[in-house]
Amino acid sequence: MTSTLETEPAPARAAAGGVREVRVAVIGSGFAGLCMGIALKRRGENDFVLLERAQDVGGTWRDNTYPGAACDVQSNLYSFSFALNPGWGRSYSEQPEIQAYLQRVADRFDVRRHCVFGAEVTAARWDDDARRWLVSTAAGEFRAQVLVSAAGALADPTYPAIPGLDTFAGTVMHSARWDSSHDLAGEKVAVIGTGASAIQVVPAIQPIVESIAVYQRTPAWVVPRTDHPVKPLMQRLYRSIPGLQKAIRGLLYLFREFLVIGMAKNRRFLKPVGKLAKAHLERQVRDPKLRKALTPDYTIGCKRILISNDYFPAVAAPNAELVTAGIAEVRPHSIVSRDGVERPTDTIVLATGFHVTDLPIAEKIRGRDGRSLAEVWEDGMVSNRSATVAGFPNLFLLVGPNVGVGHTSMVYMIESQVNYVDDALQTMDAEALEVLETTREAQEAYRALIAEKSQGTVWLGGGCASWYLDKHGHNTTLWPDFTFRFRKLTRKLDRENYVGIPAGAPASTPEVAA
Ligand code: N01
Repeated sequence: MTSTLETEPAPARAAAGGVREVRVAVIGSGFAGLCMGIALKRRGENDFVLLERAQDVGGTWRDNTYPGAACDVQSNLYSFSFALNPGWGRSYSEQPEIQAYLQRVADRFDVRRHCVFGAEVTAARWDDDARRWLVSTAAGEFRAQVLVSAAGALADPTYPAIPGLDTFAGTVMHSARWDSSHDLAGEKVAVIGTGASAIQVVPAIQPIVESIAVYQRTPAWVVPRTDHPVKPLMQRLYRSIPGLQKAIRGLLYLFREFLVIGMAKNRRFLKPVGKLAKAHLERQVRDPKLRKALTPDYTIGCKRILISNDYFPAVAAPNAELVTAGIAEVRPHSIVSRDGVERPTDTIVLATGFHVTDLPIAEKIRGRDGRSLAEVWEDGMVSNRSATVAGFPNLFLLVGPNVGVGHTSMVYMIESQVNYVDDALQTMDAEALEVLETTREAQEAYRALIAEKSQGTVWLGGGCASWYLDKHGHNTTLWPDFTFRFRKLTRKLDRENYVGIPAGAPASTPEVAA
């Protein structure tokens, strides 16, 4: 595939003033950034960089190193379709294995040499005269025709505004910023939060600490984890018959897609899952008081359904306490709950989640009129096909609005999105377009489609508060339908919803400027 710009294998060409010129700048090198880089290389595009704030690829799987970190989607499904791994050691892999997989993929597809590490993006601005993105990073300035944000939705941790937290004299660490040099053995530990991260951290550290207090605001629905080591025979079969692993992947995909029927179409289909979760709790927690405290009062699926075999036993252990009274304040050496009980504490683990509906990268990207994505999205994130935003030419978002999934592999959605961006670039090349921008009408139509699909779903009407919804109660994060429908929607660029400006043509067309 040819590009409208000159291509060369080196990651970036030097331009005047030390600004490096590239055709495509991708922010991030997690699953989404790597997938984009690989797609670019596959179409013969070498003129791109992956701007990575850290010193390695991997994104959330590089950053989340807390004890017990693992994926709650089976690795046969939670991996690239074009890079199946016959050597997975477990059905649900742990963080080190997934991170090693991503490192191997980066090497195998030769994208690592396109990475600029230590390049945290501080600002990205569309220059309408030059028709280029000007990207400022901690590693220098870049000028790119196309900007792809693959910064991730679970990238920037949320630190709760708990009174006195800043006065705490012990150690405070977020689950996503784990300090492995800090030894928790024999300590009095507080874990705040009971989401997907917390239920993995708690059982991993409970056996080594003196005491653990789990501060729960909302209980989670938890179902059994059918994790097991992958036998060497199976690994050999996967190696010699790749179709077998593909078939298992397909079955896992289909099985998980059934959950969408209950979550988005008819909640009756969630009943068996709810029963499974209740039975799991009853089997694992004997104490009726504790069991009651761990029982959610909202419909299963409204928040992410968690999977664990060791969370409930860890909370029920003699050195553990579930605190449901809420936190009144943190003092230098303790936490006081709202019922007035003060618990001496050495270390606080914040398993309090991420900025998802208020993505920090959105504050840094400024479009044609100088406003940031965050400003444009003040009333909620909007996009066309979860990928493009009117007023932000040649910008593509991966893992942006309404592309999240709670029931299946995010990698499937990422591959769908990358395919869409790839087709957009192909269209630009085929039509010799310098600029491609979606229309506001397309964006409004997509917003309406999402709103319509979200009606009646468990995420809106399941009786819980979740990070799936923004401050107005709108679903701006999840794809509210079967994921194969998203794939169909993003198979080809919806060219009719875009205005293109050919290279050398005069400034913005009235449609775009409107
Ligand atoms: O974060 P969360 P997470 N005071 O936002 C509580 C993915 N993931 O890091 O429910 C007290 O889900 C908050 O309480 P409440 C996955 O997509 C995947 O656990 O809002 N508590 C909640 O309990 C997941 O959905 C894997 O009432 C406060 C918790 O903190 C996403 O990451 C593994 C509080 C936050 O839960 C995020 O999961 C791990 C406060 N001020 C994570 N503020 C896989 O296996 C928040 N909370 C793939």
